[in-house]
Amino acid sequence: MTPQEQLAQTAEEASAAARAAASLAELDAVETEYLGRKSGRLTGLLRLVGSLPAEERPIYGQAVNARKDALTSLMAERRAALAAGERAARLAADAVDVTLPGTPQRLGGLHPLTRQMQAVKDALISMGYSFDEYPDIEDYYYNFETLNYPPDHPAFDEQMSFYIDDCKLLRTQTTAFQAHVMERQKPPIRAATIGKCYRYEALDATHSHTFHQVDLVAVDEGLTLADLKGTFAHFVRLLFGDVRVRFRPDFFPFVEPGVEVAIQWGSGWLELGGAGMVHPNILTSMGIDPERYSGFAWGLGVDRMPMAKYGIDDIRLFAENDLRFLRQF
Ligand code: FA5
Repeated sequence: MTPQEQLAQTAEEASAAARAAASLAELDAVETEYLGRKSGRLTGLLRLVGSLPAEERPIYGQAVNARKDALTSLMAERRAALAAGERAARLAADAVDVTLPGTPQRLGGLHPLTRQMQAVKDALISMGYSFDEYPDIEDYYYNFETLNYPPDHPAFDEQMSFYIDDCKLLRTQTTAFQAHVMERQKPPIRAATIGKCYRYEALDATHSHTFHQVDLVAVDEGLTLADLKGTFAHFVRLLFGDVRVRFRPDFFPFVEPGVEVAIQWGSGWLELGGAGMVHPNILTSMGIDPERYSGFAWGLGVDRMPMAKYGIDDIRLFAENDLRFLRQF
């Protein structure tokens, strides 16, 4: 084969390979094979120039260069086409079909007890009470001692507690907040708190080991049981509408007199909790003169409120995390 024939054949092969390259990487390989500076097959054909007679040499040299130029521009064309194709393929692969239905996001909601507590808080704040949180792990001192319990009081049996150590326990009543309030604040006092309480007791549909209470205390000059009753009536009206309230005598060591408070609900009464006039012993121990000041207080169960409102018949449903139950609210 003459050098001219070899040139023609190699150039044909190179063009065919460039056309056949299916990717930029393959095209790069073709370029190296034929046009590589050192061992490119087309480039290398220049070396055959020595085997030609002198007068054919420049013509042959030009022919090699012309083939190289033609291949170079074919490569450029192919490179542009392949790059466009690869870009298009990438775009197609990344494409988002905006008409497809979205992935539904399930929105959570507030727990019915959380809502009830917020409503209770809003009502009392609107009545001028300040709200603070107090620890669930409480000192025996605040949970019992400051509340005028004599050392062997039967209430200790009623309020069987979860003790952490000898002097700390999970609070059995939010009433434990009273001495915290009176230690830092002097009358007039209008304070409230809401939160979890814990008792070690037999569980049933209306009693849980963990439940919620809202406690309130007011201390001022001239407060009477009538103020307690009016405050309670206004509070329940905000939460339950126009319902009747009932006070019946009851005993708690920290009040005198003490009452059990209830509201009319359907054909019966819903007992919400206890209340009464702050015991003078407590005022005295907190450095508040009981001759000048008097106070009232209450502690209500919060869980019973949504139970009555929604007809929930078992308090344990609140803590079971059953979505079939929770989704109803
Ligand atoms: C008290 O806890 C007193 N601290 C209330 C009080 C405060 C009286 C201030 C006077 C002045 P009692 O143990 O009755 O009282 O509880 C009050 C309410 O909390 C109950 O009526 C009930 O609604 C709720 N409660 C008590 N124990 C449980 C329980 N195990 N599960 C659910 N709710 C409970």
